[in-house]
Amino acid sequence: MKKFITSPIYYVNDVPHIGHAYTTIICDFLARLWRLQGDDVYFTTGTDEHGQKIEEAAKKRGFTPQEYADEISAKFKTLWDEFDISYDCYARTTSDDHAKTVRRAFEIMHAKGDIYKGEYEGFYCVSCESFFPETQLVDGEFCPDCGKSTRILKEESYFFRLSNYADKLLEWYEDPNCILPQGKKNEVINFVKQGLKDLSITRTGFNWGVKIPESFNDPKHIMYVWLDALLIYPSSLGYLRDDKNMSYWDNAYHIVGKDILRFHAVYWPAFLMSLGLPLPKSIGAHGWWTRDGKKMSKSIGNVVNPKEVADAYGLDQFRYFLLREVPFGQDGDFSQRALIARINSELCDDLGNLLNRIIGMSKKYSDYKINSKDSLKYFKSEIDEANAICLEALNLADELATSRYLEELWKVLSIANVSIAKYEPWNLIKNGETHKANALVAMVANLLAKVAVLAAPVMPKSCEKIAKAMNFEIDTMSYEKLIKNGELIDFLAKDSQPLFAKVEEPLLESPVATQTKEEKTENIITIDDFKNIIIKVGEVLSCENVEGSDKLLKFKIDLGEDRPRQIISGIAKYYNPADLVGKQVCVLANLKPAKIFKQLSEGMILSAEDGSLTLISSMAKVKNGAIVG
Ligand code: ME8
Repeated sequence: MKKFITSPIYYVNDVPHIGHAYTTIICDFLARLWRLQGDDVYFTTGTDEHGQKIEEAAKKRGFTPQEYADEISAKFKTLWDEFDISYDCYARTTSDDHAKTVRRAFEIMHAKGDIYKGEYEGFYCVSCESFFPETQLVDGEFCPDCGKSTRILKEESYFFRLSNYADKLLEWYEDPNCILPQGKKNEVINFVKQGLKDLSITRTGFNWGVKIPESFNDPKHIMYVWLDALLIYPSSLGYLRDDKNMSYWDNAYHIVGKDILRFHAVYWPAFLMSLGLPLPKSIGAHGWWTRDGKKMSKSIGNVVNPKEVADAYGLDQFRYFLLREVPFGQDGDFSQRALIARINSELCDDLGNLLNRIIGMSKKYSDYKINSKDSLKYFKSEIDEANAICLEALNLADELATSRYLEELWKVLSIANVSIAKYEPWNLIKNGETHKANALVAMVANLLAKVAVLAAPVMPKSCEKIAKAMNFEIDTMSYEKLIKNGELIDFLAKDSQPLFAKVEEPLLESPVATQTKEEKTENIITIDDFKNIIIKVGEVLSCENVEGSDKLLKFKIDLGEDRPRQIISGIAKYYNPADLVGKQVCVLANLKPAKIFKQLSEGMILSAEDGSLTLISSMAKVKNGAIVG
């Protein structure tokens, strides 16, 4: 069967961290497992390079957006190559081909009657590249998803008739597998049931994006970055160009983090319905990797560099840990202690040691030859149980339950290890029961081989070593034989190096190294960064308490402009409003206006904090509007 799997395409404003590695490794695991099962799989990953966030990040660092996108996109690609990720397409939204697909899709949705022109007025979070109604904001200002300050937008926009699709979406959610895990689906259903507003799908006011088709004769409009980004999935298959690989689309699977489930489970299927494309088979939303309970993200500065961890502990060990440690859909805290515990007990003791014992026993009892002709006679119940567990593990993989999948495989290893202790082959040999001893070695060798086949998509290199040490292949044929048909095979073992090494103590001081040294220590900015900041001196014309708030004061300040600015400041605890009238203060003048407590605030008054708080002023009276620099 043809199957299509996608990771999100990652924003190029951030270097890769273990959150990104986690999603990509889940996709790689599924792609490898399906290929093993004989499916023809196409796997797309890549980078999301347009939008205001990227434009601003590039500017801040003194690059053009394209230069900046090229640099970071290459970093992601290099990491996936170093991690041997088996992607078929590394897609970038800045490619000309993709722009063709996006423009053509826009035309189709418009022809369907799903796009109309209007005006958007409301709040926008640049970090999430997402629009929010005021009722969803936290404290009237902050993004409900990431907590950052939102901006007020008022611009002409083309809209997508999302509101027309609510019923069809609710119908789709009845498909039991469309959103996994199930708990996440309920959140999506509740969101849709609260009512869907039409979605603004173009932006003006900045340039970094795909222009809408020329036929609209409206060149200032560029595509909303999420419409552009989501279309990368079919676009990577040649959609609306040569359609070369679109036969994979019929079985599409998207793996995403829970932060972007709404875009994938609400907007995306609606866009697809508008385009007349089949909906994905499943959208799997996993939880977050956290550190000390906080979501890992560059802005918090708590990210773990996946390359550093894989280099220190081994790539397969890292992959195993990521997929085993956290049940799919739940959050998990990254710790070296937990990683070490799993390496030492599950990889060294349960898996690596079993291979050593099989090699050792076969060498001693049968000159490395492992023949399974008598295994069913003596050990049918162990073999039957192991076969049933393997099939159950595959059901769990279908539900994307990666951790439970591995848990099941380790039950098979446990049957093998317990059988050696229980039947004591050394005593069987001593008592002349050579057949039974050899049948036991062959039974445990087959159990190990079954696990190696199914664990290969998780730890490709280590499982390949197991196969080499026992002289069998891991491929679709051995999958059919050992797993699907539950058969036994013979082996010829050979001496080999231990699979994994025990780890005594944490190997990394603190694996946070994706930032530069300066960023890590001091948040250093360049003089160009500083030039972007405009601080002016201004005189307080009026100051009063904000009704209903005991923290906020409302100022009118003369900054030498044609009208005074209104600024809301949280300093009511420290000053009597009447005492401030006539005073000169310093104001951050080019801060994007925001609504605080339903009041417009057009700047920020600067103050010094040392337990108490005092406003900053100039040493002598200056002209209102004088620049501080
Ligand atoms: O959202 N834990 O890109 P992005 C687990 N460009 N996974 C994490 C994570 C964490 N702490 N942090 C990030 C975008 N991720 C859009 C996607 S797709 C058409 C457009 C992973 O760079 C997780 O998969 O912000 C999350 O959904 C994704 O990175 C967000 O990547």
